[in-house]
Amino acid sequence: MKNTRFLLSAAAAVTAAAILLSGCSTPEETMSESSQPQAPSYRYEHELNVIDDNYRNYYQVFVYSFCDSNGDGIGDLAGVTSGLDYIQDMGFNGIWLSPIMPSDSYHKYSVKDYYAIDEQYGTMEDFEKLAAECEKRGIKLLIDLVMNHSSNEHEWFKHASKSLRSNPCGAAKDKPCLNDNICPVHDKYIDYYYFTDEKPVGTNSWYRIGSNRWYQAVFSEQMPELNLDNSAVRSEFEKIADFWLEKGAGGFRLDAVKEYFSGNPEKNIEVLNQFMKHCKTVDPKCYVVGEVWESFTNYTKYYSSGIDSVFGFTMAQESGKIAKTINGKGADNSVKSFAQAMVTVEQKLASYSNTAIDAPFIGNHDTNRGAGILGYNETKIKAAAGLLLTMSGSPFVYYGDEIGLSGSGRDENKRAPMIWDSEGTGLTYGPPDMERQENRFADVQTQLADENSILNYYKRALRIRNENPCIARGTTEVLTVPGQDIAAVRRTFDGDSIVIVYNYSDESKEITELDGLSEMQIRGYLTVDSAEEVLLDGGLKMPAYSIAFLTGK
Ligand SMILES: [Ca+2]
Ligand SMILES: [Ca+2]
Ligand SMILES: [Zn+2]
Repeated sequence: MKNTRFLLSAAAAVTAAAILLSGCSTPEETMSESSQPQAPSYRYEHELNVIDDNYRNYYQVFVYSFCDSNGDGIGDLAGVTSGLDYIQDMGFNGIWLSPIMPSDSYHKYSVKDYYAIDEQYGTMEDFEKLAAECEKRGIKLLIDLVMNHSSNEHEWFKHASKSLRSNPCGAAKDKPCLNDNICPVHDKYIDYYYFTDEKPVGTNSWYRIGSNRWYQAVFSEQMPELNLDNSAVRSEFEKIADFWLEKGAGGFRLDAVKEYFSGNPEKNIEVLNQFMKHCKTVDPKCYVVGEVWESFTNYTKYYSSGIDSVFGFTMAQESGKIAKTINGKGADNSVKSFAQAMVTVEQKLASYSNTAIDAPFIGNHDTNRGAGILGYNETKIKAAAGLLLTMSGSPFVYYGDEIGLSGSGRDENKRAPMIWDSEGTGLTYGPPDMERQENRFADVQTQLADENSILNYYKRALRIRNENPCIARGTTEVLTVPGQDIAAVRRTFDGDSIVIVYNYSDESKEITELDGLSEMQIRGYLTVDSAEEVLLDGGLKMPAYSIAFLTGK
């Protein structure tokens, strides 16, 4: 590895950052003295080496609950902008913004207008400012694009509904409409959705409109399914993509891809393929990540569409590989098994596409929060973050997971307010119908100042990714090392490589039997207790649940 120049100690950097950054809205200057035990100074901070490509560290922002800039209790775009210093300082260089277009729902996945900003979130000017501030900081801004359905309040749907209630104008179908296209024969918007005269049997995803028509809506009555077989609908979304790329979005997170044509992955892949070709023609640097909430075997197939990323559900949630490695027992849940899984994932993706970028995550707005999945155990929460943030690809971190925010049960609970400080700066009310969330860990301000916090574990892990481009971009090879709770991998990219060693047992270990160890030096490390350090002195001395990063001398 190159650029080995030592900078400030981590402790000094943390303190400086905490004074400069409040995270959200009005800056706070007050700092309490840390009462933590004296931590060893971290001697392995190197120059940043961030490459401007599509391998990034993403932060998922649920706008409604993130940061309120105007005191109405609802998060907004200006709030996100005020949080950018924090997001950047944490080491994220990508943001996935939950839907921001006008909608009657708080989550805004029912879009009424694809070319505007929801009033609760601000104005188009606010978006342009956010995009410009992201650009300035080298942060790629993804917006959530919902192509599977619109709101039933969208003009397309309202137009079609009105036509279906009207009488035919009398002109033949291939002749111009005599009633300004408010007409069941000529209105093109009727074919934007799925309308039928009779309710299909054996399915409950159809809703009545008028006296004798039905429309399909898989998610809810308010979200009619769009007909993506219709080339006009696809063209609409190409125009919409152009609009947002022009406004400063760097790409898209595509919602509910597997429901484009439910049960028909081949057609879904075909839709993606066309959309990707379009986006890459307009902006070759744009990045698109799709939500295909399916098994590993099924979601990886979608890489054949040419999409940059598909979310790595195999790693996520209680049942995912990350949580099972931390919570589970036995060889199948060992860190050795996790190391092998990283290779399996990489090979599977590569079998479908040579531009595939994995997008692993622990949780998102639809899943239980990481903190609860990991039993609100600080060591486990950090250890899980260590696994996520040493994977190749573009990891996604859900806002608040870096402070161990709580959230489980109903969806609203999973989208609870970010806690910035003890003063309530930027605090939102959270979604209507959210149950009170009891947070077990401190706010952002407090955790910034605590070197041993969950937040500072995330921050160092992200820093190490940003110092070592081959962690995200490299190919993994499992190295031989004794013990189930110990694993070692080599990640190689562009002639560079880094060895990552995991001691995920609950006791400290000294590792001596690792090929080439005598030729290596410590590049960095992650420990769950900041008072402990990894040492290389003959053997590699690793505290419980620590990760060492090694490079050639
Ligand atoms: Ca607000
Ligand atoms: Ca659909
Ligand atoms: Zn007509």
